[in-house]
Amino acid sequence: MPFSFPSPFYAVADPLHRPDLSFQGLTRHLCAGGARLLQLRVKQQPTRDFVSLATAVQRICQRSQCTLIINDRVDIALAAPADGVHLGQEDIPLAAARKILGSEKIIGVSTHTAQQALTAEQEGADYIGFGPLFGTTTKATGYTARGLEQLQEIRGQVHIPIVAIGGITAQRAPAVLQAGADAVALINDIVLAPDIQHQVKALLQQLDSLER
Ligand code: 3NM
Repeated sequence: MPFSFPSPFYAVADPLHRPDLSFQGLTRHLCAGGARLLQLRVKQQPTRDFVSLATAVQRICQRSQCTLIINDRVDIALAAPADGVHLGQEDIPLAAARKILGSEKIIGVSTHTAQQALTAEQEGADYIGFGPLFGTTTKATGYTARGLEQLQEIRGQVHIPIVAIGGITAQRAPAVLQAGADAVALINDIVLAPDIQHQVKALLQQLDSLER
């Protein structure tokens, strides 16, 4: 069965700009708001801590029937166990990840150009990330804002689901879905909200009512 996103909101659990929040706390808020798929984005943890964190987050996600994707690390995705992994262009190659994870796990790939998107699809990615769609301070991607037009072009070329990322806000999200993304990933606009749960609920309500 080809993969499809369970919801147009792709949650990213990265409390980078919220030192008051733990990964687990953030995951609880996101799940309570109704997130159905969540990427655990850990960048600076010793592997040992990443494994125990991923295991704890997996339990929270399982209780909420939320699909869990681990950023970058195939070994952690297996250990947690998570539903899949999200790979950047510099991470383990897709073919190698597939060999390790098998056909059942979800593999997503970050892409920033049409060529990268086509390659990811040809190599068997289940979905692609595409960004940075707009300017973002959350990640130094090395790419300028891609914009809605490029998203539309890529939508015309790849058949697998696309999650758009980078500088997306609740306000901009409808236009991003209308330009052809299947889901939107928002970090700052969700994580910096005073009430994350409410912010997710409101976003989901808004996106679910869109005609696409
Ligand atoms: N990946 P915010 S942009 C994690 O272009 C990430 O691949 C990107 O955060 C890419 O919603 C990005 O706060 C940061 O802009 C997204």
